[in-house]
Amino acid sequence: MNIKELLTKHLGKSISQASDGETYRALLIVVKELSAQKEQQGGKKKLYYISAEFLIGKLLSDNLINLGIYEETKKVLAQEGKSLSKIEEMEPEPSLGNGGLGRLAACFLDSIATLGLNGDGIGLNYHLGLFRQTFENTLQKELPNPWIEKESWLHKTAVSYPVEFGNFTLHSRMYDIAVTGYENRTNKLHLFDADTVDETIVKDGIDFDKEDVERNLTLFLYPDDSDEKGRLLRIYQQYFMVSCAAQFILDECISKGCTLYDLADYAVIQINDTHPTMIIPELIRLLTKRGLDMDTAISVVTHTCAYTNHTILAEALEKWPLSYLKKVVPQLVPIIEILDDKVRRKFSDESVVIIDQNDIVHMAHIDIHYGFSVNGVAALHTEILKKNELHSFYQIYPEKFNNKTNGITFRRWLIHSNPLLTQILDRTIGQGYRQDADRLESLLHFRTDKSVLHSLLEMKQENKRALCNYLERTQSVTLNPDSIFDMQIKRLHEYKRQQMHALYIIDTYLQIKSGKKPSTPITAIFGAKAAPAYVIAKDIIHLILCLQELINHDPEVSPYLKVVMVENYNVTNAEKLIPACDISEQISLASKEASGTGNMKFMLNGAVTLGTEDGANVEIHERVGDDNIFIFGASSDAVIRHYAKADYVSKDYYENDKEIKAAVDFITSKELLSIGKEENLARLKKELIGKDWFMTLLDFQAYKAKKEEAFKAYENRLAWAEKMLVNIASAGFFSSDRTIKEYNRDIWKL
Ligand code: AZC
Repeated sequence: MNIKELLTKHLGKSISQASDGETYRALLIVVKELSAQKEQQGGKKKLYYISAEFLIGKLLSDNLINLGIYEETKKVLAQEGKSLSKIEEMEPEPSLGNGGLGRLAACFLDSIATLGLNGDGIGLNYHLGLFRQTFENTLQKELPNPWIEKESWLHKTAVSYPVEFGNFTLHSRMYDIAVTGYENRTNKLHLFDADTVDETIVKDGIDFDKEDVERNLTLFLYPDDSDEKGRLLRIYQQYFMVSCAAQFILDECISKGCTLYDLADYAVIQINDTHPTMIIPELIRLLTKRGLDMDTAISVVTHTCAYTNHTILAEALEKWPLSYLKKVVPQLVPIIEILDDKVRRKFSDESVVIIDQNDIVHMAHIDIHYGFSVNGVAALHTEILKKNELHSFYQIYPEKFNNKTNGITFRRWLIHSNPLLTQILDRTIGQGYRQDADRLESLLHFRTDKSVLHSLLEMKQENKRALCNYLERTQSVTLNPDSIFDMQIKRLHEYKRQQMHALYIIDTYLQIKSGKKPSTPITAIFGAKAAPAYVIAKDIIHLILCLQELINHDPEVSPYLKVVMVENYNVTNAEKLIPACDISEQISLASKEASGTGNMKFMLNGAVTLGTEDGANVEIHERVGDDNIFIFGASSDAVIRHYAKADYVSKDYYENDKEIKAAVDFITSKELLSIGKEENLARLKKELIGKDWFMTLLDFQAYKAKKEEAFKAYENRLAWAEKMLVNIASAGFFSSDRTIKEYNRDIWKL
């Protein structure tokens, strides 16, 4: 049966008579059936990619692309008077992730299936997601983000496991989402949940009783951990995830003939950051229960588990008080004590212990001692792990450390999100790049071809117009498509320095007010969610929203400068924003951004990076060369030295630089105070002057100078188009297919 027949069969009427919602649900069923046909049994060894987050985005179009029926479906729908893009809008975006870590996991699942590898994801099924962000009176407000509908991609399975906590037992339920590769096999994302979870306990925004674990366990991703109850809940969630995962993995392996002694021949477990770390003691516990002696169990698990580190920020490397673990998962405590004891017998270095003198358990240390591989996510990041953050471990286990520079799936971030660019590529270099991203390089042959350069500029202009329409429709903001679209879209965090971008906007505002106008108008576009308990991050959002209000309503300034903060930044709006971007802001304090993956999506879509020599920016720079990127700011070595010597004093920059002082002071100007809240604005200003832990003021002038250079360069349209072309042509390395091949070659060996 062809698509039309399949759809008509499921609809029970002709497509033209069905509503968009009905058509969406029929497509969902058809796609699920086609995906199921591509499931494969067997394959002795399997990868289990365990992660607290899977930021998968909407699935309909990507599944259609990967099944090879996107064009046909679009055509059939059009013939019946339906638009695929309108039908896509019927789909709620799954809310199972937060940032780069979760999106990386999603890109990886796509690439694993596309490369035909036997690998599944394992995570949790959060009913209400991270949260839905709204803006009210220039402040972020958090609301639940329900996304699970009666008909959804989730398939309820019969699989269930008991999970024992200190005070009660909970029974899990496994849901599956099919993950179909590009013209290849279907794997699974397994999401564990509990039938007892009850959405009605959520009151007043995202508040709920944190102690009612049976009913709250899988409501939210990253529930507020600013108090003890919240931190305990995170441990409940993590243990629930890994205990289900461990039981599931052992069951699957045993069913294939595994004796448990040879577990590493059947399973490799990739632990994503420290959220799933407890799978190590949990597996050891289960193996000893099934008859292995302790040392053997430890050895088997060590040969099965590998760890990826996604951050060097101390606050993100999880540490739990032993007392918390005693309360939630007492059965793991004796095992963790044995693991610690073995470390202490072997090494005298206090910095590598698992349970420190204050009875704090260092989760990453468990991964490093009792896993066989430790990887960072970009070359610079891995070097920093080896030389600084994890240096003592690197001295003990140099052979465990390896780098795997992140990547992105081109199916979603090019073919789906930027059809105009896809057409240009198909026309100029053929379709080979779809299977082998390195072939994008052949676009370099067209570097001086004016007609190709013009078509790139037209593509960008068209995408900018489409974005303007979208934002007009969804957020009632009017933008000028002839302005420079300068974007910073990512989690809100001080190390990413959205505040530096905001200071630049203030500086430009003041310049315009004093008569100095930018020769090309600028539109600064932000998208970011701040963690609900992260006070300064929310203050930064407040500042940006106040600037948006002030500037966009000022007739003297708004023809030259506009500010937009996109509400509820997520994968769906990223797919609309990125293809329309001219300048990609990647301005983290050098050494702090482990990799970044937005930077890769932007370059692939022909935006030029304005960034620090941080994370994967370094590798982008290497590939595009000095002329096709705008790099500024203190080097990571210099930053690390500043921290070591504690010699950075933001107040000195504030007091000695008139422009910096004027911009910082403006945060509490009468103009902004008439819009915003004194408490928030004054707190942010005080933070910048008195602490500025991520050295905003240190890099401000270098940022400003480089940004102005970029704006100037933008005016020479053909020269700019060549920069776009070089960026697109150099993006092949950043395909997650390449990353996954490396994981498989060096770590998984499937
Ligand atoms: C992110 C890192 O900040 C980013 O640099 C990296 O590219 C990405 O992981 C993938 O490796 N970390 C997170 O998103 N972390 C959390 C907890 O959200």
